[in-house]
Amino acid sequence: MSITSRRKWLIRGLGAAAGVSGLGITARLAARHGLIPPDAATLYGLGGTLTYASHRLITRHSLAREFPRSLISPSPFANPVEPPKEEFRRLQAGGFAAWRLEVGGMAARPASFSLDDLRRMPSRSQITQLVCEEGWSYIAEWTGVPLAHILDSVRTAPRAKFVVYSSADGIWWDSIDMADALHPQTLVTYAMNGSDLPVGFGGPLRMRVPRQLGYKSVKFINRLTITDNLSSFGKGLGSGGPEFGYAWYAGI
Ligand SMILES: Nc1nc2c(c(=O)[nH]1)N[C@H]1C(S)=C(S)[C@@H](COP(=O)(O)O)O[C@H]1N2
Ligand SMILES: [Mo]
Repeated sequence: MSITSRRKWLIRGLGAAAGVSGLGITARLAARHGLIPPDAATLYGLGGTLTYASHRLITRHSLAREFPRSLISPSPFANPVEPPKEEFRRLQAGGFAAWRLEVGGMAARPASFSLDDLRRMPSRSQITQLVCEEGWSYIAEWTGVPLAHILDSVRTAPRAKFVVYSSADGIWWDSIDMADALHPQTLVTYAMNGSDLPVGFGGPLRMRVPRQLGYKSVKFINRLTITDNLSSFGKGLGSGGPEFGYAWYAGI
């Protein structure tokens, strides 16, 4: 089935699935407000769409749980990553002084920020849990700039719908909708537990999206692209994940 016909099938199927699950109103509102995730046409699309739509309709502004300092994990677990590229090692040798975060797409004032530029912006620190889909988790304090502030400073177009973020590893990229992008807990982080963010944990710069599973918190970010349409990014599924069975929307 083509993506378009799967999408039509999905929207029809939503009604049926919703009927049995008692989510009839959610399904109708999902269709009416376009709350259809970009990977809706994949295998898990039906359940994923109902989850995404009901989260957006009911808990759009809810906060991820924040923890007391006493619960910070004494030995947080860093998931292994791809070996860094030559370019990354060169930047690391220079203390990341030349690291840039390029911000473009649907913005009136596209910009390129150094780590110092980001450190001078308003910051937020929060103690949240990182939860991996493989079943482990840890709690840490992350400090960074609310993504909402960066979006505001580049004058994001009002009709923008998503923020795409990519990693200096050249492999990982992902995207979130504006509800998460403008959410106060979504941080472009440069520090963890009071020190510079270690490379193992995604330093020098990592997206932290505490309302979603760990895989949305992409390490080594160097580019943000603001868009109203994800079809030209990768295979048009909103991230690389859905190609490997990881849903684009991973709300927790
Ligand atoms: N660039 C990059 N970002 C990444 C990953 C990765 O391999 N490369 N792994 C993801 C996954 S699956 C998880 S669960 C978390 C792990 O975060 P941690 O190393 O802080 O535990 O990072 C996410 N971000
Ligand atoms: Mo993960």
